[in-house]
Amino acid sequence: MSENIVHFEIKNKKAYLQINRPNALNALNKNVLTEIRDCCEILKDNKQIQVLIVSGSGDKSFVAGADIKELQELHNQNKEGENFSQWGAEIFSKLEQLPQITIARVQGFALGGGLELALACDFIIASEKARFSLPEVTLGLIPGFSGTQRLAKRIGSAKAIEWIVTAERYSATEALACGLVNHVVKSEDLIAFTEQIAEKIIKNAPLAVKTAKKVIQASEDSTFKEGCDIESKHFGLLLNQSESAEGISAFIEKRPAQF
Ligand code: CO8
Repeated sequence: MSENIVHFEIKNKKAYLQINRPNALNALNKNVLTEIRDCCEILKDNKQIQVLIVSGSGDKSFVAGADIKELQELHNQNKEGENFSQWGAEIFSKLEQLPQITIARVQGFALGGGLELALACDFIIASEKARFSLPEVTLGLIPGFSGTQRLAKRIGSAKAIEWIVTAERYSATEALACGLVNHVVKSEDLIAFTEQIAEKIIKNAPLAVKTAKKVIQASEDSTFKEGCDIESKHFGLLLNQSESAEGISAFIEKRPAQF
């Protein structure tokens, strides 16, 4: 994996994926997407890492979208556009399906494919200077990395339609108000705050954390009743694990659990 375009680092149960093309405001070209895919391959079977933090380098931009210069090369190339969109969407699905809890740490611009990348993470923590938009219609396009679907699920279809067809740029506070982001913090506190959230997660029982994500995601493709059945099944599975034996004993013995 190239050291330059995507930095990938593992530290104490946490992984960090940072897109590093500051001169192009971290735009997603094919190499960046390939490296994100490779990182997902590393993470998908890793049981030690519990949290992935996705960010962009520099202060100005998380990710300013797909690389527009590469998109120009795809113009009028028969099914190349569709293929590229599908390929990128599959990579973002891999990211979404990772067993780790994935946090998009957003400073500056999260535009187009950049917002779609953030939406493929479990949740977003934003600096007060973050700006969000799906501006594809200004280019004669629509979102192509599943943004139409994920934005509508996250903030509702009425708001998603307005966001996409107006191409309006929204502040972090506006994104917070409609549920796109979980937290907005001062720029200088963004890294430390995200670390605090990650530390809270890794203190908890790892299998339970992973299972919670899996069960919540299952609700997207199931009825309420099916989702509740999946929850009961996994609750039962967890209750038979050594992890819950330790957690419950620790509570009763009034000591911290050792996971
Ligand atoms: N792609 C390529 N290069 C970019 C991109 C981008 N998305 N965004 C910025 N850059 C480059 C600029 O070209 C510029 O490079 P250079 O110095 O070589 O000219 C450098 O980054 C700095 O950018 P600006 O000079 O424009 O900086 P400003 O501060 O003036 O403006 C903005 C910052 C507002 C973020 C502006 O750069 C901008 O509007 N960028 C484009 C945002 C955008 O439209 N994003 C959506 C792209 S489309 C998309 O994401 C579709 C995803 C689905 C694809 C599906 C595949 C089929």
